[in-house]
Amino acid sequence: MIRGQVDIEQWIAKIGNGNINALARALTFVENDIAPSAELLRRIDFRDNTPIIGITGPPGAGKSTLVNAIADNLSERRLKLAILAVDPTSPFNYGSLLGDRIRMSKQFNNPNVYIRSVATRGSLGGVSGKTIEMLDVLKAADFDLIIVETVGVGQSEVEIAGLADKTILVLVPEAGDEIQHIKSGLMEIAQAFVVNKADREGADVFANKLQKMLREQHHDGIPVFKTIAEKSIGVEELCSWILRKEKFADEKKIRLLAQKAYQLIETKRMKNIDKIKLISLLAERVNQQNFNIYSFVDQMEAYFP
Ligand SMILES: Nc1nc2c(ncn2[C@@H]2O[C@H](COP(=O)(O)OP(=O)(O)OP(=O)(O)O)[C@@H](O)[C@H]2O)c(=O)[nH]1
Ligand SMILES: [Mg+2]
Repeated sequence: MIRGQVDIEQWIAKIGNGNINALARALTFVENDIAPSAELLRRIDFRDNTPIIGITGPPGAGKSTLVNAIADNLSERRLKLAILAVDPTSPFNYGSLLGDRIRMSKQFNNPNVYIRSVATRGSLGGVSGKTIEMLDVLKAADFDLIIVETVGVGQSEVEIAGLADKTILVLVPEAGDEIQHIKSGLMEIAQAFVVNKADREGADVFANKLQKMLREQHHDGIPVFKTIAEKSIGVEELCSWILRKEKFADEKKIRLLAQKAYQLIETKRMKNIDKIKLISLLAERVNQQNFNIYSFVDQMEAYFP
């Protein structure tokens, strides 16, 4: 046991010193729940709080292109950053990781940028407990900043906001007509909005509309940036805002931590639920007389303790 403990301490020290192999191994262990990962997570020193920037928004809004431009800008400022791309393993997004690899290809040779992806498995585009744990491992390394990209579908914007220090919601001018339907809840999760693809028609009108809405909802402090991610236009200003230190009220910090704890508990409780087995159990019973989904769920507790 003592030997094991020493090894973990050394491992964490290596991660902290910027050893990429040690980091990559820790991330793989944590992602796949391999034995010492639980201990590793419990020993990591979180006092060095690397800021996490969440970048979310609808599919194809240009998030990866923007992250690539941000990475260029920040590494020019001699900052070291990690990018975690949350890749939904949904059939709708099949191949998006390949796309990201192309869009961020430049960064793969950039020694100041570390890129890693994480599959979300079942939770369509959502942020899994694994994402939280991997972000914590990245925090133990020597990055100045961590960027996490997630596709905004369903709950995921809210989830990402729970673990990022600043969340940026990326939209495109075409979203202008739908913006009325953006619930005020969504307004609350973002600390900044980006209207990307500002080379397209309607960008100014949309950005103004957004600003007006924010004012009306008393969110005057939330900036709206216009960018053309493909050409790195507007990115300098966005990066300066990203680097600005903000002090959050304790109340907000606790709310965010509670959200984080909630997700970790959820992951822990759902750990033994095997979807394939669930489907086969359901297939066996669905045609039985008196089949009832609620009774079925009650019985499942015995199958997935
Ligand atoms: N016209 C224009 N196109 C852009 C701009 N930024 C990105 N794009 C294009 O938009 C498309 C989608 O870009 P991505 O960066 O992959 O978008 P994403 O939001 O990461 O997409 P997902 O991760 O699949 O949700 C690509 O074809 C980009 O080249 C921009 O500023 N203007
Ligand atoms: Mg992307």
